[in-house]
Amino acid sequence: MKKLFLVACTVLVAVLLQAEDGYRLWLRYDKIDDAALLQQYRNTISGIQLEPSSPTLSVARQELLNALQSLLDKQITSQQTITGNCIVAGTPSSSSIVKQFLSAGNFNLGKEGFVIRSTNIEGKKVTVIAAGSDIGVLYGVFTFLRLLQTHQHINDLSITSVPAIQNRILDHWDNLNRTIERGYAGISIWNWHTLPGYIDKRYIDYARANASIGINGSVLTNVNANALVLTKEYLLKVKALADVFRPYGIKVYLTAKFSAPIEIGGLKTADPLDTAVQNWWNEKCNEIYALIPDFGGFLIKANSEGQPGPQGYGRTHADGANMFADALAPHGGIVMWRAFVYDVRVQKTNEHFEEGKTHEHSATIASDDRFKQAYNEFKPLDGKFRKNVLIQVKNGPIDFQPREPFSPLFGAMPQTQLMMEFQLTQEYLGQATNLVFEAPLFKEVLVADTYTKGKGSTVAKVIDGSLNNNTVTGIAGVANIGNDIDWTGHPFAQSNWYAFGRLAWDHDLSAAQIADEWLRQTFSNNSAFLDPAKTIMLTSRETLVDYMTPLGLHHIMGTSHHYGPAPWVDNAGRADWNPVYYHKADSAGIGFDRTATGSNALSQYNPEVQKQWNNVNTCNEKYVLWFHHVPWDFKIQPGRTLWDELCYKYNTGVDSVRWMQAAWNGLATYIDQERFEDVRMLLGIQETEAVWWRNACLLYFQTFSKMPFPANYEKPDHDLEYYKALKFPLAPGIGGNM
Ligand code: GCV
Repeated sequence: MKKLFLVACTVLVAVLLQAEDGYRLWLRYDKIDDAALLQQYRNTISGIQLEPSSPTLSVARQELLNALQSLLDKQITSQQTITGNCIVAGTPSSSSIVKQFLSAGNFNLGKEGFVIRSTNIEGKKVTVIAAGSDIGVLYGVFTFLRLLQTHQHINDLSITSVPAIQNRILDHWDNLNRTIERGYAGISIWNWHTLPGYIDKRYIDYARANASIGINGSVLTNVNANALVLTKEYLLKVKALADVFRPYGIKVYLTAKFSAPIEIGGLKTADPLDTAVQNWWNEKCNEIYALIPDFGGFLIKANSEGQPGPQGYGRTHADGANMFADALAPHGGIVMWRAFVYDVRVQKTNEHFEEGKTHEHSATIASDDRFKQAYNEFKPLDGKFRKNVLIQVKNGPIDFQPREPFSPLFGAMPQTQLMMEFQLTQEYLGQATNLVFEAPLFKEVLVADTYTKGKGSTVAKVIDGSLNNNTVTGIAGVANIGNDIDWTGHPFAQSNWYAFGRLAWDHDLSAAQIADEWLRQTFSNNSAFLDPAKTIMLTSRETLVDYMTPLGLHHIMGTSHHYGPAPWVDNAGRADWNPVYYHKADSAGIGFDRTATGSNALSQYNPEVQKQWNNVNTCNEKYVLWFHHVPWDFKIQPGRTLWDELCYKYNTGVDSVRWMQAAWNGLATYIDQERFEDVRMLLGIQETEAVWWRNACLLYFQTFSKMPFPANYEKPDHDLEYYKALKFPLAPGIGGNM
């Protein structure tokens, strides 16, 4: 009896150990479940030769050994000489074989690139993973492991890979009190209280995950910044994280609060042209680099949403950014200066704006279309920034909406280095309860043509530096990571972290390829699972657009927490925080006229781009309400008025979520029950939310269109007043800058 109990306990423990809680992300390394392939892999790999002559090579070797042993379920030996089919990995200085291999070829691998090549040495099959740098070897190792995890053949490999963009960075909007602005996956993984003494295993797994997809930078703190992080006490904590990340090729960055010289430096001003202020930042940088020699630099939100900045002293963004650039330049650091500004008036340095609250100064705010304001402020400064400054531009002109046209700034500042800011955390995309794969959104922006230097001047070419010959390039993703066991709250939100890294490395990858490889590594290589799961992912963003903001609607979500629909809101502290400002619904129609008869925001684009959008009859319906105020009875499709089309889109969105639910339910047998159930329950919430969006928006817009819902669509189960009365004071994601 006792024995039986023990056996039962052992089985239970084994099952619990196998529990799929999502923590392992896409680095699961489970045994290859295809017998023939497993045999092939075992034949090709009997051992590895990787001299651990640096911390980076040491973690590369450990990753390779652990992963291979688990994937191939066999002991992998570490070889000094080639005694069997094996993997040889290293740099010219760590391996004579790699040295010979690289000198025989004409490789241009830069600082981070690598080669993976199948070859024969001394009659043995050898897979060479070679790079000019240690970090290149680690990237090569992760790429090789991806091939195994996605069941690719590895007998005839010839891969050369170099990142398209230099600085591939996650921006954490994490506060020092561990709340996360727009975070939906728990609290911050940075435990500032126990740092620097306690190194959480998560820090290492975070670094591994990032390195596996080529992310090489981490901004640890919220852009709504807290100057405290620049004090000695916190810099020691930052140093501890930097030390953990270094072997994985990840630099740390901090957000610099413009008023820090006053707040923690005891100065009376933060004027960027004041020598005492400049000296303070110079000294601060000296202090930081003495602790963290490879510190990446600063990310700065200035004169935006209450953050102080140079305009408070009558100076420009260039004056501000260049002050930081000069302090960082001797150490090799960069400044990422955000272009997310929509307030041309000068703000007091101590003024704090919080959306949803009324402010006494709001009446003085400039009334130009918010769409135009970043361009208005930054375009005149083109060419005025130092060489180590990147202007960080959000993908669209407003704020990470489900669909935006690309920001006109990408086509407007050829003499300035622009970097992309995407948002991985789903602030406006259903937060952590909606399954939305963002790669199609990222790709839509990257392939958009600015026409600045003729056809083919894509946004991707602007940010990879090839269009304007930039020397420094960058791309940032606002992280969706928290301390939830699966890191991102929704199991599928991991795919957005993954997609960001993969596209930052190679923006030519397709969304389909990224979905395919993520699913294979994260769930299963079984095509019966893959095909429907991929369709779910690839259609999910368009589905969300349909049930939230079809036809170019934007910014119609709940105030402040941004949860759920609230197109009726008209009393926020600033005109341009109100949904009514954006949809402009009235008895004549709906949409924001941004043509020459309206705000003329379209004029900020190249004439070729204007042509695509400035005629309501030819404008792609995906963007039509971004640029036109369209009559309700306008025939937008043969046989369908704008109103009918709006109803059609909202209903299609709901139907598509129901389709996702059904498709997912058919996949139960292919994956673990834990994650299957997680996603199933979340899709249930998503369906409820999609219905809520549809009903609330259509009922509200109907008060203007006065047109009936087309027959055979589901009728709303509540009236408009019910939806308007819903309140969510405790919705997640609204941490202050603490
Ligand atoms: C970090 C939007 C978000 C804010 C965010 C801001 C920004 O306004 O709602 O939470 O603040 O963008 O990107 O700076």
